[in-house]
Amino acid sequence: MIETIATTPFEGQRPGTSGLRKKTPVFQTKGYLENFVQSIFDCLEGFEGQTLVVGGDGRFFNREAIQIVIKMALANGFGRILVGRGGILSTPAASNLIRKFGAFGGIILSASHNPGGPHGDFGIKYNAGNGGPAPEKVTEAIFARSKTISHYRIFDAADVDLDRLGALKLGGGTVEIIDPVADYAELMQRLFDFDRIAGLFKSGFRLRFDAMSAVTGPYAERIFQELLGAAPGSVLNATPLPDFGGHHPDPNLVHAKHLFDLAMSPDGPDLCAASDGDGDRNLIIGRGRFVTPSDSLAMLAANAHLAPGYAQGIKGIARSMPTSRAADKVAEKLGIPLFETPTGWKFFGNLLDAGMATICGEESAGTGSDHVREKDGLWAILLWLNILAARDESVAAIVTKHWAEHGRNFYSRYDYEEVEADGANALVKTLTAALPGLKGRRIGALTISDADDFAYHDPVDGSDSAHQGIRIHFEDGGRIVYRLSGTGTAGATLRVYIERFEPDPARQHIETAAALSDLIALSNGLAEIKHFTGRAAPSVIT
Ligand code: VG1
Ligand code: CO
Repeated sequence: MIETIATTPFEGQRPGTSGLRKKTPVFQTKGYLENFVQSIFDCLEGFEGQTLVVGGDGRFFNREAIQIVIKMALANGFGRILVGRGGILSTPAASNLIRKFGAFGGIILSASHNPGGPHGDFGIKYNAGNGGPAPEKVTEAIFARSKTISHYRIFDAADVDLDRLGALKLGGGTVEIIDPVADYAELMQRLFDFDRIAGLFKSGFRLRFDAMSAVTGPYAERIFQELLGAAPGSVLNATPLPDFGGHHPDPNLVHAKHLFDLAMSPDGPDLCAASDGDGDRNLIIGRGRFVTPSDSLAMLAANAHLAPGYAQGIKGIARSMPTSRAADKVAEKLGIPLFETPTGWKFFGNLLDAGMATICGEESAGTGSDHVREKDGLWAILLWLNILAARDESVAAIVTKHWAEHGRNFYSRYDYEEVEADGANALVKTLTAALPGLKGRRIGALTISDADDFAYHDPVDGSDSAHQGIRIHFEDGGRIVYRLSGTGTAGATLRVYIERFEPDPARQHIETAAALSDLIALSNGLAEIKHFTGRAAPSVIT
């Protein structure tokens, strides 16, 4: 029943910031997914008879891909495959299952916030036994293997019924279809004060959560509406759809603008929130107050002790380099370490495993803790709810007080999406070459105090990761960061991250664009963005 199929390598199977992402038709090409999955298995050792967790975000080709992964995993010697019903598992829920059931690892099928559908994006990533994304040395080994692969192994068997809960035997192993929500909901109940949050809803607190027709719908309905008593209708777009209803499941101010408008209306809900395709990102908007992800990380860290799961305090905070330094102020005040890592959750794994950091976050709307080894959208929303219930204050009040105490880091990200790769690479090359001459340069009222190409030395395993973004620091505490995205599937995407610190409460309430205007203007000239990309304006501002 096990077939060994001859194959030849496909080009470009190098995982990016978070797994391998390509256009759906590329993944549908016979052998493409199979080659990559076999390359993963070929780089692992000792999984004979062990458990593999498999699930995805429900996008187009999810079910077909899961059948292939199941049959290949069993053919390669895994003993037990745990699959979310309907092929559904949010990224944080998959991470939890790997940890809870002592699985050898997991395979998650998702291109996260990228659009789905026959012409959209598809993706796959491998998570290790700690529940976290495979570290760079593993993803690089997988890529190397994909270049020499000549065979893959797969069971010649009928498809598994993904919608029927229960276990079935296949070859020498078993496939178990499990409720994707139950274990995750149970974990959330252990971390947060559900009675208190339920009390908040009872007192009339209004939540509007948009699952964006992606994976979190079933989780959100169970947790917010059934377990916590949020009013029916609090969860929008709760059914995962193969094309996400034609939308980008990206919870930012562009793709979730309707939530922003709702939250800004005088009678808006107390909290508007959303998550992305695979459920690991979060959007937080209180009535009249949007919370930037960088601020959210800082505020969650400062208030985490109000939730039972963190009552003992947190051990450290980790943030990706481009994330604003708002969290640094909190770490300083709490007297705990702050770690600055490259972009991508895989860099937090070692710090979490070693107990050096408890809470981690990225400016791209990812926040999480040591409860799993992925960022976790619903977790962040539940922690906000727990804090709001415990403090009995509005989001806006908590934000204003936080800034008054710690200062405000005005922050914005400019994305130039799908520009020509050659131009984007030339921009980075030119800017990198200019770095040594930038220090001390005066431009208008601003002076560059430091400029470098960020490199990370992992304090746990000693590995080094170079070229993780260009940082330009200014004497007044401002900062501009440039880096190229590692999750896109067409051309290149340039991200420009702009930040300025404002300690004076009297000046903390101006518009972000106005507060950052000089740095924004400078960011264009400094990197000659128009010249290299041909773009006069970014495609998305967050
Ligand atoms: C982006 C974000 C990064 C995040 C990654 C995966 O990567 O900037 O912070 O970890 O997406 O998120 P990049 O390389 O495009 O900047 V998810 O929710 O798409 O798994
Ligand atoms: Co995601």
